[in-house]
Amino acid sequence: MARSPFPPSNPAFWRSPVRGTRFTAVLGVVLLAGISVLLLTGLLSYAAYNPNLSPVNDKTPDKGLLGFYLFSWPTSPHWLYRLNQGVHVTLGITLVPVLLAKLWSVIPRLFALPPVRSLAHALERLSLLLLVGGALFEFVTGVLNVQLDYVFPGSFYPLHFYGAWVFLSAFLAHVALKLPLALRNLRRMREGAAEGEDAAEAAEAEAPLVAPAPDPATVSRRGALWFVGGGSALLFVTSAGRSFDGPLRQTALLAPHGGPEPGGGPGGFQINKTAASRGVRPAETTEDAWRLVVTGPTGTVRLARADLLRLPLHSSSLPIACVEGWSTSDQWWRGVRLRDLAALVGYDDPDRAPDVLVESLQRTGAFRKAALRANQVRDGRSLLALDVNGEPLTPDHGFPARIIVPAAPGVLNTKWVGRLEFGDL
Ligand SMILES: Nc1nc2c(c(=O)[nH]1)N[C@H]1C(S)=C(S)[C@@H](COP(=O)(O)O)O[C@H]1N2
Ligand SMILES: [Mo]
Repeated sequence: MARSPFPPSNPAFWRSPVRGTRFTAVLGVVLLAGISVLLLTGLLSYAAYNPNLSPVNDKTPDKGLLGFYLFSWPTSPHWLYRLNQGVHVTLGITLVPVLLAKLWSVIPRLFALPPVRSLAHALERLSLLLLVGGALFEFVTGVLNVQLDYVFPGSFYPLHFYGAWVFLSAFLAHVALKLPLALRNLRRMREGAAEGEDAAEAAEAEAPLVAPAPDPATVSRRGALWFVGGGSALLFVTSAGRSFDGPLRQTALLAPHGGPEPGGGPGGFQINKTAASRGVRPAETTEDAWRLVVTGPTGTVRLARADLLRLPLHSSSLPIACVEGWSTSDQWWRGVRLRDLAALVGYDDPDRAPDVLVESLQRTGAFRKAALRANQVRDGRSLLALDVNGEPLTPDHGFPARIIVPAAPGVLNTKWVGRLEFGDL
């Protein structure tokens, strides 16, 4: 092959004896399976936000057709979002070493000459650019978000959402372009190992992965795969604990700690955002100062906390499960059912209660408002909680009142509630 003036374009520039078709293929199969799960749990997580109740929950512009699959997220089983998001975030973090190793293994192809051999080859390279770029973008935005590093221009949701669709399109194009070759290779492999090797060699000749002039090996290919797997295992055991509380949570060395350490007692579970950090002052939440405002077709009702405590009170055991992947185990909440509050303002039949727009006392910042869908309002486990684990809510857990809904993402569990507007959204 002619020597290029740009060293990385010479196959001899790449000297690691670890690179090779099979090494890349093993990592590729793991990524294929893992990223499929990430796509599925990611799209489900998006659906769980009630994004169609725009523009409150989701401000993604022009989602249009890309929202085609959205449905009313169910309220059962009550741990559904906790599981979905725990898998999404922990698996995503665990796959980081695999993604990096896979990209490292194919780097010589990035610089291979000639850059474009045919129209088909040009399309394939374009799809690869979107595939690799999309995957990197999704991993980087995801990891930054779960580490509470909100450094992006604008909001995380539209970026991660559109990034996923770019990636998915490139992925489908990539499969369509590569499927004939993959099937041919599979058929040859089934006909005999020797011919299978021919196929691998043919792919090699087009754009080599195996170094033509390798340095002496310091690790075998198998050893390198164990190294990648070990990295993933390490990330897994230091991340998975974020989906639990108690001693298991102590193992989540990589999980962020938004609020103070929860400590023990009835309020001893994760606090992401404290009252002080959201500008909610104790003076606004006293018995004299605070009134819950409930509106609906028959008008407006104002209730003090003491008034709420005189209504029929119900209990639900439910977790808080954040989009960032951390969650608590079930906590014992007690308060007034949302369907009973809807009945106070004109929805006499609780099975026909509508959507509700929830507003917090908090005046600035994200998540001041959230919209709940009718199926969530109608579920008898959905509460305006006043107590948790047998004690009044603590200020940081949302005193005087907080929303809690089964199977919903944490972002819909508004704290320091000030206003409920019942009506179809
Ligand atoms: N008023 C208000 N409610 C809120 C939020 C907020 O920022 N403000 N954050 C939400 C998010 S994103 C989550 S995950 C949960 C977290 O509850 P915690 O802060 O009690 O841990 O509260 C939700 N309720
Ligand atoms: Mo959250």
